Amino acid sequence: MEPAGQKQTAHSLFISDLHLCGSRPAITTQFLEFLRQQAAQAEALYILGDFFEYWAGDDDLAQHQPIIQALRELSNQGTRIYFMHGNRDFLIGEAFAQTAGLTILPDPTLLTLYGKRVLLSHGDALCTDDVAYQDFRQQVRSPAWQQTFLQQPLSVRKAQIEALRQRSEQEKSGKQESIMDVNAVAVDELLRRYEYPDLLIHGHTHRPALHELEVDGHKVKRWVLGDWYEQGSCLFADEAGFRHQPL
Ligand code: LP5
Ligand code: MN
Repeated sequence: MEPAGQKQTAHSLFISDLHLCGSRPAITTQFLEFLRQQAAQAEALYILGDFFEYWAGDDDLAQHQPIIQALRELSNQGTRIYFMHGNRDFLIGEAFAQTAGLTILPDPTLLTLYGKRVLLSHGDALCTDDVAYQDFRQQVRSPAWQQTFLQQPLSVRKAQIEALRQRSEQEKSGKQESIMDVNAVAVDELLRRYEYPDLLIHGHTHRPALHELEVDGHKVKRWVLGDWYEQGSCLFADEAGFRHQPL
């Protein structure tokens, strides 16, 4: 292991769906270790949503201090950190970003990385067969709804989110698995809109895989990131290509 600050060849890491929370402390420990070991060697770390089990607002920073502090240290050491909202933590705002030393990316974001055009997304917007979820998503992603929600005391917001989590689990148990995966037409439309990137990287479905697609005669790879419930999951990218990195 090289000392912090001395990088291997330029590479970036992609993770999502860690669902960090106090009731799964082992995952937080593993993530803090990942920051000190793998992420410290990377030029950039992309966190593609559902980083936290849920986020009730940036006035709850204190509860997540060790994680925020570790991100800040990584950023100070020279690894650029990017974060994209997931359906659990879309209320993460600029106060969090500045304290943690990261940049929030809109969903989706198109980048050029190591000579490839790469489209990043959390993935929930692609699950268009889940109509109940998409209706809910449209409501809670509106700035007006968020402003009203955030005006309530933190304890009230947390209680509402806990109640919603229960309802979400209940509703999920009645949904077919296929409804909770991405819709192939929605994926094609997104890829068409972004003029056929070489890769689409997303999480959310917790179904890690590489799908080789052909859209209007263009080859596109769709990488799906895995969650961190049992163990970490990470995609590694450099000039040689993109591949899963065992943790
Ligand atoms: O999260 P996951 O993967 O288990 O399930 C998602 C969808 N569920 C959600 C809800 C989140 O789990 C909980 C919210 C996190 C914090 C958000 C902060 C602020 C919101 C506070 C609101 C009071 O995203 C689940 C999908 C699944 O992914 C697969 O894609 O199926 O969707 C649902 O289960 C949603 C239900 O189908 C519809 C719920 C309607 C509830 C309406 C209550 C009214 C709330 C007020 C809204 C204006
Ligand atoms: Mn998600």
